Amino acid sequence: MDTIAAIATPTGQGGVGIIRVSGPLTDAIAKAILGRCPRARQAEYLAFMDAEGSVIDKGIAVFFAKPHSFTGEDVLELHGHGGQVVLDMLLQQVLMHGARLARAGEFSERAFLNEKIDLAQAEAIADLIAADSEDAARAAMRSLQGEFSSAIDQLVEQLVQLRTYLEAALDFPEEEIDFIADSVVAIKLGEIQSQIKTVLESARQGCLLKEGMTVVIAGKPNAGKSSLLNQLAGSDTAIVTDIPGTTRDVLREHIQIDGLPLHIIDTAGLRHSADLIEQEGVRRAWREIERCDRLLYLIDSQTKDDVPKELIEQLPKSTGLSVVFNKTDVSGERNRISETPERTEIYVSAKTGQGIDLLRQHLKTSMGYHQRTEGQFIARRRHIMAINTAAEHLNKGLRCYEDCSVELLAEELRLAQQHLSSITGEFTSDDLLGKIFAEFCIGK
Ligand SMILES: Nc1nc2c(ncn2[C@@H]2O[C@H](COP(=O)(O)OP(=O)(O)O)[C@@H](O)[C@H]2O)c(=O)[nH]1
Ligand SMILES: [Mg+2]
Repeated sequence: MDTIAAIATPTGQGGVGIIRVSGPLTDAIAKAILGRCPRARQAEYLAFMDAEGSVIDKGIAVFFAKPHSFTGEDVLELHGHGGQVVLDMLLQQVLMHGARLARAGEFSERAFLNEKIDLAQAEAIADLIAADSEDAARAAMRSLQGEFSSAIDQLVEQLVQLRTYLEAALDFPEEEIDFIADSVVAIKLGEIQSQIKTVLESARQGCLLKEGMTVVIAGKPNAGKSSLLNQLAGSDTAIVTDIPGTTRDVLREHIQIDGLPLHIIDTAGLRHSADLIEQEGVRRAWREIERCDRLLYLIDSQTKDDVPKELIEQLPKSTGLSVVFNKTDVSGERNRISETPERTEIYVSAKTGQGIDLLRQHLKTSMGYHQRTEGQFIARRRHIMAINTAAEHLNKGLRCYEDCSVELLAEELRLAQQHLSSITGEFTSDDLLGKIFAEFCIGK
């Protein structure tokens, strides 16, 4: 293992800037720069010196002896003044004494490889740093503390127990356990399935907190789409005029509803146009419609318009549709929300803001988000996919069991276990690991 180093604080000027060093040369680097290695886990105020012995900066040095450190290796932190030049000079010294620059996420990667944290916890560090709401930060902290991992570990543990039971029986056919008459297997399978459901639901909520939902506003020109974007965002992002075809490009706003992230996209009005730029805008609008989580189709409530059939036909099944009737301030319609079996209709005025609260509330509930402050952990799409796949293997396993093929059941259980374990990093390819850690910031 080589020794890595990086500036751990963000670039720019600040009161304090921190350089982090990890690896076998840490001790030697400390001696070279500080004159001696500080006592482990004790903050010491020391001069940081260059090779000629002149002082670059003075600050706090903390040494963590392996394995009692974040990475599990010897770690040194130099807390100096937060100036770019002074930190660069100090980093140069560290590199000169044999360390190399750390890649993004390399400290966390080492912590993972040395089993200080599992993969879900490592991801939670990145998610905590990137959290853009208090709820997301708290959920990331819970994952970092291992709540998500332990829920997964419990599931894995139960699968292991069931597999052991099955395999023992398979190895000793002379004992002739009648699996079907033996209800232990069926009961256990049922238990695991219901626990997977619970974990999946929590993970979905956590994923919403992290990644949010993408909502596209579409409709005819002049329906008030850009006005609605501005109203939801509380700013004048989009140009609003009474000239049809004003919006030609795709506009994006990132907003939060009670801490829940929402990506709102305003598009060009859907119509046939001779204008080349507008044609391209309409093409882009379609592209956004095809990949969003929810479509808000906006209709001027003074007209008798409705959602075009071709739109409903082209909408992917997983995409939710809400119909928003706008301009109630002139049409005189009451601001309200009404649910029909096919769709939700909301009456608002994008200009005056009336009814917008109903729309916000609707967006929140349509995300399937329950405000629960306790017990939520941050999760990623990767985790949800793994849990889903594990659940599918369990379902398949149950069918094999009903067909009396215990060998196939055992195999499905093995696969389910493998997918769950990929969440905490037990069975995870190097490619994926590389990708996950590359998204981290330098010095973490
Ligand atoms: N009275 C009224 N006018 C609106 C409302 N929403 C938008 N408008 C007007 O309708 C015109 C088109 O609005 P705009 O947001 O640019 O529509 P877009 O083409 O769908 O993006 C502008 O003159 C807006 O001021 C509303 O709720 N009430
Ligand atoms: Mg517009």
